[in-house]
Amino acid sequence: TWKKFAVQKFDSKDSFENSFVRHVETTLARSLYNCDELAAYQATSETIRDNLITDWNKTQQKQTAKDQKRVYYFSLEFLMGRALDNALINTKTRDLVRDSVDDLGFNLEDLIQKEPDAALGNGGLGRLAACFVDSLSSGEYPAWGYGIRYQYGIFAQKIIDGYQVETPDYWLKFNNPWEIARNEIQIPIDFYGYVEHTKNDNGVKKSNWIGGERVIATAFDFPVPGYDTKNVNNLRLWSAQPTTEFDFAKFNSGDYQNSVQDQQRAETITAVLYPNDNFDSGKELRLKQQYFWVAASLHDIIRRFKKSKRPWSEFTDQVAIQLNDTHPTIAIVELQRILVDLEGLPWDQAWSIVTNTFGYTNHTVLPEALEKWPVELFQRLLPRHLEIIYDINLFFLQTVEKQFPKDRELLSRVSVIEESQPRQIRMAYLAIIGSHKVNGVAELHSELIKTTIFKDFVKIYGVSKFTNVTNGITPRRWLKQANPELAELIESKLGSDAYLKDLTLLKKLEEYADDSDFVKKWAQVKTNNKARLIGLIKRLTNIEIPNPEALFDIQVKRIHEYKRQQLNIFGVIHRYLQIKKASPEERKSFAPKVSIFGGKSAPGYYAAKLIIKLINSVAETINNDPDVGDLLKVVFIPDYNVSKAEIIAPASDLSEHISTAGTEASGTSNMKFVLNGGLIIGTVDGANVEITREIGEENIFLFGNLSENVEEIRYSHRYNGYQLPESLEEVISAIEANKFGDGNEFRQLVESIKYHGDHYLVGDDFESYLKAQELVDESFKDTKEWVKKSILSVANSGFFSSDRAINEYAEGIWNVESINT
Ligand code: 26Q
Repeated sequence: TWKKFAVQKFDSKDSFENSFVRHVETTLARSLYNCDELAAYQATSETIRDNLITDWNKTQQKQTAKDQKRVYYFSLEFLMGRALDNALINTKTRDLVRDSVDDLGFNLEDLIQKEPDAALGNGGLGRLAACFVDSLSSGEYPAWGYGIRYQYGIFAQKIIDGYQVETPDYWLKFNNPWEIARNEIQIPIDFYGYVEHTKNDNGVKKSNWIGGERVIATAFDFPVPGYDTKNVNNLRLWSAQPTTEFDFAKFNSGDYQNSVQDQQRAETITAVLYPNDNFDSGKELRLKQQYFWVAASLHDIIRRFKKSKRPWSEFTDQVAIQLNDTHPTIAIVELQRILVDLEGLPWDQAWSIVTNTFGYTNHTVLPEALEKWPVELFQRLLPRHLEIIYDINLFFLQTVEKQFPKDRELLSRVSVIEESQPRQIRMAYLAIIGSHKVNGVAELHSELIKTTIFKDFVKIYGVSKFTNVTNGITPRRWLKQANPELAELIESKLGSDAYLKDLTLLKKLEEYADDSDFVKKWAQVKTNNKARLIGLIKRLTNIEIPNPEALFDIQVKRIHEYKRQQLNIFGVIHRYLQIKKASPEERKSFAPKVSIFGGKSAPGYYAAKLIIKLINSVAETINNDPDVGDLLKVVFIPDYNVSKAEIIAPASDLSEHISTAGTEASGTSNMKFVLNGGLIIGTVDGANVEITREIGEENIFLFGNLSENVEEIRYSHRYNGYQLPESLEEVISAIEANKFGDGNEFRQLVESIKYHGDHYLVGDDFESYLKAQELVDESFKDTKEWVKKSILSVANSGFFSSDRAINEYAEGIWNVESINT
């Protein structure tokens, strides 16, 4: 009888419109006569959601029935962006829905714009997690993402007087059609308290943690549809609630008033995303977020495992957990605690399960980004976990001692406990010790971690524990969705959309690199995308870009000294000074250019905020200088986010990925720009190296010192001093001469380069950067050659699909198979 009532998915205009109207009138309790665009967006989304949930249910049933090993991707950030357009594309219902809403008097593009971005991440790491869940679903892997449902995502950036101002991102203002509240799932999570040490009848020591404060984790599920498959995986995000029931016997922290207040403030745990990118803040609430999310997720996974009535020895046949950076490292300790304290397994057996369960992905070598927590904080917040960390460290150091007797230096270097003032727990070391594989995110980066920050661990564990999985991006969002015209042109030549699931098929485009009709169409798509960006820039900044034929040179990413937006803006100033010096006649030889910046600075990062201000001051001067005219425009796009990236990436002629060599682990926006037919100016850093290998060095503009020389150069700065090149001195003089507002304001920025060691080698790379930019100008003048480079780049960017990355994780780290193999 159930079958008879099975929910029907919409599959025609009629059934879509039927469902749309029903959602307007019942779900939204509106009438069709007062259905505005927001309501129409919501009704459309509810209708899509119905389809997704139907398939989501089937997927979960199928995966449960098959009962194979599942992957759990633990990430504190999922930078998903908008869901509607992506769902339409992945379920291949976009055309049908466009026509249907058109019938109903709406424009689909407009409805799509109504959705707020799900901006639950900072940048690269969070967006990587979003691309990975898309690829896991598309590849039909049994996989769940686990994260936090922040009430406030990354702040919205306003630019006021050229300065960044942060405003809260309350993205859940309206009902969110893309989440399913699982109010029946309520997992208690404890903090603080004390540890009781007892012995059982056989004299075996037992430890029991009595928590002092309890909050409830409740689940929100976000269906993740795969492309061209009915597979819909789950992204489960946790939200914190206060408990209602209360055990006074356990309430032993001695500070009643404060504890009650803390308990009432349970929601603060999941209130806001920490807005630091590549920087360790060390705040207690951050550690609470980490434990809250990890404990809830493990509880969920273990509950699922226990339903299968398998012995613990089979846990690792059923479960693989990937740690997205060190943020979830406490999971290693929590699983060991559950197995030993609660399930009664012997330490060694438990530890073998733990290490075989986890894999750890490192995303940085920057020392200021490596997570450390004061021992004292752990002692208070998670007292039993601290004991377990001490034991893990003790057993680890004992084996090291056996392997390398009497090497005290080595022991202190690799100890999980840093003997500093105050003593700190090194989370990356704990993550390495507790995982069976450690991977970097691009080849160069994976080599660097083996030879620098983790080199002692290579000595101890051997090199096979360390591996590389080069990042990737999903071609569904970053080609088909962001650049529908290019996707259509590609499809017309490849004969199908199969390349969206096997991106290496793009290779066939090489055949058309000299086909004049194709070249013309290719260039036209770029021009159209640039026009689209010109519209966005006008709306957001009121700046007019008069010349759509100008070279669009774009750098959008988090603002960070190591990413060197300062190098870019100094280059812009240099160009400006050249134009000013030139005679009207000479000026005609300059290729017109638009320099576009975008990105958020961490709110407390003073130097990054100064860079934003400098960019805006330079823009103000240049854009209003009649000597310059159309030759140069400078734009700072405010509030860079995923939905803006979808408009920006397809519109670049050139994009900048110019980090100091050895500092950018991978970068992924480089991949987005290449896949959209933009060329790259970049350093020999992160994934730029592999991009060069794939597309050919004649199709990329590389410059700058190599990573193997960076340490030496820094050392030389320190002990031998250094001289900035004339060209850069001239730029700095112009800033100091108040050509871009009050030069004094940028003193710190200038001094860090001139007098404080120039840690990021701006001076050392400046001339080489200018030369590369000259080559760019030269090359851009030959349109045919330029477009050919663009086509060849796209044809050879198939490697950078996140599908390839996920397949490598599945085979090399998780030992998990797709559901249909
Ligand atoms: C740590 C402690 C406390 C608060 C915040 C943090 C924190 C938050 C976010 C530390 C780091 C991040 C994000 C790092 C990140 O995005 N890294 C980037 O990851 C990309 C995906 O692998 C790479 O492509 C980039 O190179 C890397 O910078």
